[in-house]
Amino acid sequence: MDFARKGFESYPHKQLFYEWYERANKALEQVLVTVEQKRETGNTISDIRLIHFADIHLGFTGPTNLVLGEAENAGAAGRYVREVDIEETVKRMIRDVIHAQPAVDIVVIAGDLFHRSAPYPRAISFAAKMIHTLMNHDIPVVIIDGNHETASILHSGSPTAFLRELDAHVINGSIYEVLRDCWNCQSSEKQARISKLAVHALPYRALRGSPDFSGLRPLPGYTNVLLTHGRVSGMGELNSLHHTAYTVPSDVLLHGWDYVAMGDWHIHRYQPLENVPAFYAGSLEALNFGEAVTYPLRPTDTYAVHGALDVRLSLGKPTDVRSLVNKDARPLLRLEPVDAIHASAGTLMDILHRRIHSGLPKHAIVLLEINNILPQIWEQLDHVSIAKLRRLARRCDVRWNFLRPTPSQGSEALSEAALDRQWEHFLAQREKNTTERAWYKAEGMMRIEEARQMLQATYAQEGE
Ligand SMILES: [Mn+2]
Repeated sequence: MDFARKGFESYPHKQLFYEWYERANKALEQVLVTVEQKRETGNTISDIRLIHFADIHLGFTGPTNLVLGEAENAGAAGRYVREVDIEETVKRMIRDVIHAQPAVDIVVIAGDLFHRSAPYPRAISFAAKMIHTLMNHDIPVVIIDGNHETASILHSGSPTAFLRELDAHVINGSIYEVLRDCWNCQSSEKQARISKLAVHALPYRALRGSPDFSGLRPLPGYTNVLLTHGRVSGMGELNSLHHTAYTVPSDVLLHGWDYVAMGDWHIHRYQPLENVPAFYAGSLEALNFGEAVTYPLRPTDTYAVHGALDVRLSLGKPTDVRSLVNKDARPLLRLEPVDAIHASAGTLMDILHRRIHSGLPKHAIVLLEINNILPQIWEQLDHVSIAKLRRLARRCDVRWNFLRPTPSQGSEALSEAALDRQWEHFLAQREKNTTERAWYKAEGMMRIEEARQMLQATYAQEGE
């Protein structure tokens, strides 16, 4: 409207009109924004919003000499830092889940809720509180057992079993089960949305041996979610916490599920098969340096993001998978390793100062590897300054990977080598029996090596 051009300037109430016009425009803009947001989120009333957690590892302690101080967290002083990190993360994320809009319809936990098959009381009571909170907010929960909950001994039972008493749907046996027509929501809207949801639960124990999965198929007329814990056959590497693992046959994932919620692999949003809506949610926190990010940070780092997955399922549309990011995960940083092979002690100190600096996040847990360092160079380093540097982060591990001198190098300056030789010399004089001598020599070398490692560990622990 161009009122000015139509002689509107002379209209006596034009000021009033302009005000009204501006207000109307603003209101209209608001409506447009809302419409746009709706279009962006693409949600219709019938969409199911499912939150997929996995590998929470309640009760994981991390290094047992990494303990909270009074000033750091008065309420949890004396407790293991990493165990409390996980609890705080779960608290924040559950708070987000219960207040999310559109409302969350269901939460699935794809195994390794607990770090141990026989968790300690704190982890048990924390899990109870977590499930209780979700139930109180009318959010049904499905839990399957992961490998960490699967004990090798049968008599102890599963740590997740008690959560059934809090009305969680717990699948922890050795067969797969289908959950459908079992949802019991107070909200009739929610009940209507998930009434045709089927969760096919395949716990870790059900993967043992060569199980028959021929009946494991999506049900017609339902939105079908497969929930499982394990590596997909063909995935090479071991998980950073694992030694052995049963595998999920990859063809099981190819049956046309609307979504496959996976646990075991700690990489957030890892998709084992292309073009199949199957995802690992990953752990909520980096649990060890195998799950750390390189520093300086790269956004493409495998472990750049930790969190859960926020899944929108709607009939006849491809599943929409988003990240529910743990924004406050504790940074676990791997600094660029140092090759010390040609470095003097002075140069090495300069490099250490460049790597470990005050720009590192104060609460970070940091690893710096120094490779190929000669013991005599290490002895010349300024260990007081190194201890000071290490205090710039919450914990900074400096891992010294020593260059082992071989006897042929014959360096008189090497104190360990000198000890080795002294021991050999002593034995040559005192023990004539060659078998006995060999045994004494091996035992002695072992103790010399142990002592050397203890000394190094003592240096590494300084500054805590
Ligand atoms: Mn795990």
